Amino acid sequence: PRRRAHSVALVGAPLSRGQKRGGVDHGPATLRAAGLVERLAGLGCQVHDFGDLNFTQVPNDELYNNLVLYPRSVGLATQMLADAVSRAVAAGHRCVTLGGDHSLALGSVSGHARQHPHLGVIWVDAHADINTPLTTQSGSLHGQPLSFLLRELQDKVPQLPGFSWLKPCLSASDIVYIGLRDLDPAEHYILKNFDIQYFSMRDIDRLGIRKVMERTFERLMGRRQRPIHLSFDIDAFDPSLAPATGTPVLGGLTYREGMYITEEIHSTGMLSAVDMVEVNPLLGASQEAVKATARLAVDVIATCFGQTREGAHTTFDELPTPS
Ligand code: 5AB
Ligand code: MN
Ligand code: MN
Ligand code: MN
Repeated sequence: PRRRAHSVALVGAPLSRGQKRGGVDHGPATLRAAGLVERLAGLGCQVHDFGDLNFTQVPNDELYNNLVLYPRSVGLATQMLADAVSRAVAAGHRCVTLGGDHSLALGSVSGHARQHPHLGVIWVDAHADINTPLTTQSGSLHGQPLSFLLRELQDKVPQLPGFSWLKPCLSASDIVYIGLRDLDPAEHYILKNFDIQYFSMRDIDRLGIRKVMERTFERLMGRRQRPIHLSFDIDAFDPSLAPATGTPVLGGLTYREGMYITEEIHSTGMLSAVDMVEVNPLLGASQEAVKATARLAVDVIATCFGQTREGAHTTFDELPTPS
């Protein structure tokens, strides 16, 4: 039986104000240059490339609380992204957001949830990105998006300038993390106190990636099927595989673990939106390092939409017969 081709929307989100290092705004261009569109088309996907959103820097975007960087710029950009993702999903596409730094998930998850309020999130990352503006030590919003999205944390999160559009759309039981290995103390407190499911690199070592994925789907879909939002931070991979990123941490996912995660997610048939974030082409030690990181990110996305390690996704119907 022929599989129905996926209709995939690409939305470029060249957001960099959620962190301090230059270059991550070139992520969307880097992923496209690595052949993303051609790879998805080759899998039989109908690709609708909506180009890059045009984010403007808000003038006089002063620190919030003497610490949090560019709240108005990040707030406005993620508001635009939420509208774009919501529209793409409403039009029937699976939506891939090309980052950009991880603060963009404020927009992509919000926009996705507007169409699918019961979505579940799989957050693949070395980091938990759940600091509040009052616990962050870096001041960077890419380390905080989940605190704004979680209902249970709302009495702990102050109103930031630029964020009035944002409403929390997730519960603690709607999230599963995979790949964690660098948490701040307050983040660990939040994960434990709100009973958020996570599989650290240590858990992957103990259980193996197969059990981790089984338990992930059990948690998110044990009761009923629901749309999945995959938020994939490239720094989940080991820095030897993904060097061109802003906050690398030793001891990350292998290539095989990464592909297994996305193969299993594709197999559920419920994947509805993907973020690919934190690819920074200015941070590789060489052009080769940047290209390897971008190729890896494209492999992740292609696997989400049907690329497998056991042959082509498209069906092969008949062997040629010699005449
Ligand atoms: B990323 C840190 N927890 O809050 C912080 O790359 C790191 O999107 C955040 O996962 C890393 O700044 C953000 C120390
Ligand atoms: Mn992240
Ligand atoms: Mn990270
Ligand atoms: Mn498929």
